[in-house]
Amino acid sequence: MMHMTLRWFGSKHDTVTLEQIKQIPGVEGVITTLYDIPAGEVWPRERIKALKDEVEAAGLKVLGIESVNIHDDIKIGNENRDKWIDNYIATLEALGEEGITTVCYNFMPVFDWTRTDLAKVRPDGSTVLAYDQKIVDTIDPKAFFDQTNASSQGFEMPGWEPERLAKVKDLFDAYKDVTEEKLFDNLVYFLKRIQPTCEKYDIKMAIHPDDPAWPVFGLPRIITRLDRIQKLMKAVDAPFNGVTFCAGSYGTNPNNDLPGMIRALKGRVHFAHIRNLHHFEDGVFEEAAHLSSDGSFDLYEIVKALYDIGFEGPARPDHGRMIWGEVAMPGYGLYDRALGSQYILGLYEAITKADRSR
Ligand code: DNO
Repeated sequence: MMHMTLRWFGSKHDTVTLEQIKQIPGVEGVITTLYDIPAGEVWPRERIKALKDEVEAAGLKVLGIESVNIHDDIKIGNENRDKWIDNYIATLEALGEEGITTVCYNFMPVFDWTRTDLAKVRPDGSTVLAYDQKIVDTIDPKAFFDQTNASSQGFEMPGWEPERLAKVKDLFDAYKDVTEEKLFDNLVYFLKRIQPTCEKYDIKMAIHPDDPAWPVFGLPRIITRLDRIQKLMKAVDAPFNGVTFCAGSYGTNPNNDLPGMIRALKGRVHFAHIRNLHHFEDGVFEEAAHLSSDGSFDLYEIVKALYDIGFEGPARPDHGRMIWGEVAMPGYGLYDRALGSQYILGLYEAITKADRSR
């Protein structure tokens, strides 16, 4: 069975409360993180335990971490990487000791997900995150970073932490010799080093795709399409090495056949992000409500593919629209994600029952 969750950034960072999440029917747990710990630092076991206790006191479970972020030295593959990997292993051990076994991470250089508008107004007055490649092509990365943070309504967004801002220029320099091949090798190196720890604690590593699924600002991006993921699955051919199947990220490229990718990744999908996008033209899209008819994806086929491969991990509705006057972190309001969760659970129930009656 798939387990429905909501992403939650912690009581100090999220406008959405655990009590609200608990009232959404069918939501069993949260996907959370220690938001204030910079990439590379070891997560203290007591902090993980306190987080777990807080979530459990609200009647929910911690069903995964999104994200334990990877220090750029690991992605660059420089002489400091082993120290940061040792720290990562210590964090995995602490999570494993606390029984938390799904870990989402990404391997995108410098920037995490990228959008050019965090509050594009749709005809019904809702706002969504949107992307236009033409804007990215004309703006300098540092100005882009400033602009993204300035438009987040004061919310510190995942992957856009202000302490990274100061380093943007240095980071671009540090990546100048990192080709796609090198980035891939650095990822394999990292996975091989953490493998014994993951296997000891049965931790499933779920790599998040690059969003959008192509290179931005001239930086290499490697988790973009099926053949590349399969290459990664083979390079470290063990079940701990899996993916976060993020429909919205892979779906930024209309050539990615989302249900087909899910089916091809059977056994290696450890976490699912389910949402919808509306495509306008190549490289121009906006996010949409989860409902199939509101965007370009067939959500029924996506959920069906997850069901068919026997997916049993956590799933979450991904970025929602901002509706009903809510003020929250862009993409992460309560209302539209709650609606999305009910729609996905409805599809799932119908698919399950149709199968039993066969
Ligand atoms: C954005 C998210 C990403 C994702 C990371 C995973 O909303 O989908 O920030 O959490 O890339 O490491």
